[in-house]
Amino acid sequence: MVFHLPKVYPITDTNLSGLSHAEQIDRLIAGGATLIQLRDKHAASRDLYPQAEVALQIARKHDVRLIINDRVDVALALGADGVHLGQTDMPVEAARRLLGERVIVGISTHNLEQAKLAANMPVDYVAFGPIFKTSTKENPDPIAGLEALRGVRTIVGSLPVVAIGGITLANAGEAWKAGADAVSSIAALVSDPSRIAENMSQMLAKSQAYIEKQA
Ligand code: TZP
Ligand code: MG
Repeated sequence: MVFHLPKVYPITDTNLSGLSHAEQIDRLIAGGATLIQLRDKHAASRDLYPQAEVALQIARKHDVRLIINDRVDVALALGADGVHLGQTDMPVEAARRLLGERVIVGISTHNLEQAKLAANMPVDYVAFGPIFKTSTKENPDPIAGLEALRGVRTIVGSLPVVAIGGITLANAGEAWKAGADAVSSIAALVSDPSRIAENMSQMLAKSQAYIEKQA
């Protein structure tokens, strides 16, 4: 089960962008996104399900993978590409049992201890953060920073690492350099609805420049 993460992993937010998940996904795909997370902390299941259904149809049309935040039930019912779990969500093992081996399961971690535990779970990637200050997450954990990210890179071995929290065009390079395979971003990509595609393509260009510099 080898899973290759793109260097940029955008997340939708209807409050910040003022757009539906589907509209954000359209624009992120226009900007080059190939893996997107649909995150909605407040929508009732009855509202979220049809929104996620349309979002998944758009993603599928473009061969883009869609990961659902928190909601194993919605991911399972839709046949989404994956689910992203937090520390208070359903245990990874249970989600894996429900979703099967082929579905992507990611987990959020916020300190080295959690990352160490995550490394022994049946996950496809480990997200770690917040790396920088974030205003998007309600009640965020303390800023973990780049040094801890380097520690996580070592602890989790070959599992892909996603850096999250306060990632912008200006600091994404520091996260890749510290060992993140991908950066995940909300505000920097979607808070200005008129710039979503442009922000996405700029961050991808930045990642391409980083890759070429490493080569
Ligand atoms: N987990 C840790 S920080 C965060 C999540 C979901 C929010 C990231 O949002 P932003 O706007 O990129 O700081
Ligand atoms: Mg969660």
